[in-house]
Amino acid sequence: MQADPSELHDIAANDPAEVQELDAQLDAWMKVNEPSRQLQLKRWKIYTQPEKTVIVDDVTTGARFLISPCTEWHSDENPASGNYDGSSFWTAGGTGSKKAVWRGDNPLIGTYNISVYVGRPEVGTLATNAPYKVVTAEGSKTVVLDLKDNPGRWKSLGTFKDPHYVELTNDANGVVVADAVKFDRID
Ligand SMILES: [Ca+2]
Repeated sequence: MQADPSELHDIAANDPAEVQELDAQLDAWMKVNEPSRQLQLKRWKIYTQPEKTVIVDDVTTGARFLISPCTEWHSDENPASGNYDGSSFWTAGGTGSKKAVWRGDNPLIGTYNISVYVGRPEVGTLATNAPYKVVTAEGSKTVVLDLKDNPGRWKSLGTFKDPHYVELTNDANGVVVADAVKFDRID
């Protein structure tokens, strides 16, 4: 009976030229058949994120917008408030125990401009130091916004790679407002 030669002989040592040839063939095959990492990512982005802009509003259903504890957040639907799409939630400033989270349905892969929208609801003194934490694959960064400053428009939190979600807490000197967050993919 003949034993499996691969168990008896070190092919790489005995015939390096053959191994090199096989390696070269494999490389050539991959160059032709295997899409580059960049192309794979691009296809994945198109597949999972056909829309370049994702807006997560407080009315968004599903798991995209969360407030906790939900009994501590109050709905505002006054047209005079200038909320994005008519409504928002607010809660008084405090220790940070109250949270709102915005995130996409799918993982956001790529580089995004992230901005938040807050109107001017008449619900008490708005915070001048609302802390928006952007959590990404690489870590997190908190951007502090003055909610009294120039309300009723998108305000940029900056540019982030592979963002997971945005979180706002009430660790602030006044009322914080949870309205809409926009993820704009730029790459
Ligand atoms: Ca809204």
